[in-house]
Amino acid sequence: MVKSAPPPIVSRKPSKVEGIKENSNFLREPVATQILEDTTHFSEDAIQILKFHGSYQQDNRDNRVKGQEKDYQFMLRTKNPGGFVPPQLYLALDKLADEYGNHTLRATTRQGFQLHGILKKNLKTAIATIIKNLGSTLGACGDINRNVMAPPVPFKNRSDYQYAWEYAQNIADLLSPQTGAYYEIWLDGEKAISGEENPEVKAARQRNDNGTVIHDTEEPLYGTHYMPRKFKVCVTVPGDNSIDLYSQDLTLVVNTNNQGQLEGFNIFAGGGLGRTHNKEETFARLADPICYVAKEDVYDLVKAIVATQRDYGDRTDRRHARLKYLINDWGVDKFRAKVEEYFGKPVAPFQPLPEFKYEDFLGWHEQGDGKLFLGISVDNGRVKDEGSFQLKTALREIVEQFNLPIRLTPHQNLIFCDIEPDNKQAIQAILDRCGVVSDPGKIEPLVRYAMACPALPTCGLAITESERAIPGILELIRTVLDKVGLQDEHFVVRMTGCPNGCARPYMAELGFVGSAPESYQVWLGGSPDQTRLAQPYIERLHHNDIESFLEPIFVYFKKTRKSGEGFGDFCDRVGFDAIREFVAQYQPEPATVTIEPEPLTVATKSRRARYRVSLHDDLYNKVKATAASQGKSMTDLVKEALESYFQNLP
Ligand code: SRM
Ligand code: SF4
Repeated sequence: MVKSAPPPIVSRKPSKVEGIKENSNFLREPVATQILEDTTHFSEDAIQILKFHGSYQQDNRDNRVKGQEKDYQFMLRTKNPGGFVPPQLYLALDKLADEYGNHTLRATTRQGFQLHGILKKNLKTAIATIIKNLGSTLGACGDINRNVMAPPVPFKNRSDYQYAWEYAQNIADLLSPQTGAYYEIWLDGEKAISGEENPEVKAARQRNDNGTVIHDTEEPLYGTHYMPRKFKVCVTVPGDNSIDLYSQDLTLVVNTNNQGQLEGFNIFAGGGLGRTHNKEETFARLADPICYVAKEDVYDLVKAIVATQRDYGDRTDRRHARLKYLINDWGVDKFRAKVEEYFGKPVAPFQPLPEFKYEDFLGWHEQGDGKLFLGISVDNGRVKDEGSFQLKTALREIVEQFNLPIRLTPHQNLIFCDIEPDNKQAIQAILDRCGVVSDPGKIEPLVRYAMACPALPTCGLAITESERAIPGILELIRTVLDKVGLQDEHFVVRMTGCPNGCARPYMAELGFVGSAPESYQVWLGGSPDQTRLAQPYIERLHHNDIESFLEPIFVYFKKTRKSGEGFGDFCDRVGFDAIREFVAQYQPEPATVTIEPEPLTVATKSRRARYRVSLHDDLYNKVKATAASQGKSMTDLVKEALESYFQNLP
């Protein structure tokens, strides 16, 4: 067994970020000095340390002008275990978005909120405001444990869900950084007003039987170098895959007995999605089942896994530093054996689990204690007011009037919890007045299950558009589905502006991954419940070619699918060779244009009736070319032409 065993000496040089962490005096410098300077941005070293405080330096890429200083601004990310946002915090964030941000909030794919567009001079006030309103940004980014996810659905009569939330919070506390830097910098040393820490968690953090703790440092679990890379944890219940469990570094699945009492946890590890185009050594990977642990030992096991990655994760190459590469390189058996050394005893075998399913729980539901919850769909997580669509106003009014807590979902949506049935009508009236659809049946299902990352203009790593492009692309997909006679079909579409995978596109049935300006790598074959990895089908598809690319694949799907088979399962079953063979000999059927009774408002996600009109190929191609040259949709062009035709009729 290891007793404070040092990691093997690596022959290669540690990456630059390792030195920056080492010199930061536990996340203090150079941020503490530079936040006091009257400048628009931080140095490269400070940017790396700032991430641990929950902020990214960005610039508005729409405003870049050659030779001029970038339009620097900051993104702030909150850490909310299980996606829980108390009403006071929500109202503070809403106000910060207007006072210092870009007037929007963004619900993230890990159940946090992001603010964008904050200037350096306002950063301290913004972070201090979040802390004083029961929130935190500490550890939301950086080489450290990130937001711990848990299923957002607030079933109050299900003890397994209660345990998932409780342990998500406790593991977040266990792995929280202990440095005083955060409060020194943002609150001038004032300690945050926070609840008493669970004594069990506190004791577990300090316990050091087998080298999990580094002595005499401000950070007993992390040491001066923190983790080699980001570390992502979730806690769920058997069967609930709302947290995309296979994509996490560490997943705990609650196990209860017949009386609903907690017994222990099944453990998965080694999932992760980030990759780099044309670098085969980087890849998306599903988590493996590792072991089972009794509830009494769960914190020690989490510490053992963290310590294994801390001490053996690759600190020389940041592209090879996540836990998934360590497990991939070692194999599960060697990894498990090393974890057992830190754990101090053998682990128990993984126990059988039921199939995992995904449900979004949108709309009105009972929560099991007489109260209601309401799941609201938020397009790509962007909470905003735009024209008659006043989502931001609606959410603020609801929280102000009814003091409701929110649970953010891992699919960029949100759930209002603990609603008194008597208040249902008044809440619904606010939503109706603000143009927010609460009936999930009225939401276009492609939109409902889709996700896109922010990409341009804020993300510095974006290769192409994502959040701003996906509404048009979903409309296009719907048009093609209608055209080939699959009007009622829908599936999970996810898009990212680069291969880092922030909206988890590799788990989708149809994934678009930015690979060049206006172009995407396309992934097919994920499952509707996100239990299987998709595969790359084509490296670079220009967005203008999406329609002609999808049509033959959808026709093949329609002709040869099994009864009830979904699109992702179909692609996985028939395989890419068969799809390619069909596509190669495909003869397009006479083209059609979809004419809608009124414009489809993606913002409100309403699903409206559609009518189809058939055109011959030559006329269809003329409509398409003219619409493109005039920068209009084909539907608008045909509508205009028909209106003018009817106006001129005698
Ligand atoms: Fe992410 C980096 C946004 C979830 C993998 N991610 C970024 C940055 C900070 C860009 C940067 O480094 O400069 C993006 C900020 C964009 C902006 O303008 O806001 C960004 N990631 C997001 C969010 C906001 C996307 C969203 O649509 O909600 C998500 C914030 C979650 C949160 O609240 O913590 C977000 N990122 C994810 C996920 C999904 C997840 O965690 O479940 C992944 C894939 C899972 C994984 O980690 O393997 C993900 N983000 C990455 C990576 C690739 C990591 C890797 O192992 O290679 C990067 C780049 C990096 O770390 O170098 C990245
Ligand atoms: Fe940025 Fe890429 Fe993440 Fe999208 S996937 S937010 S483009 S890092």
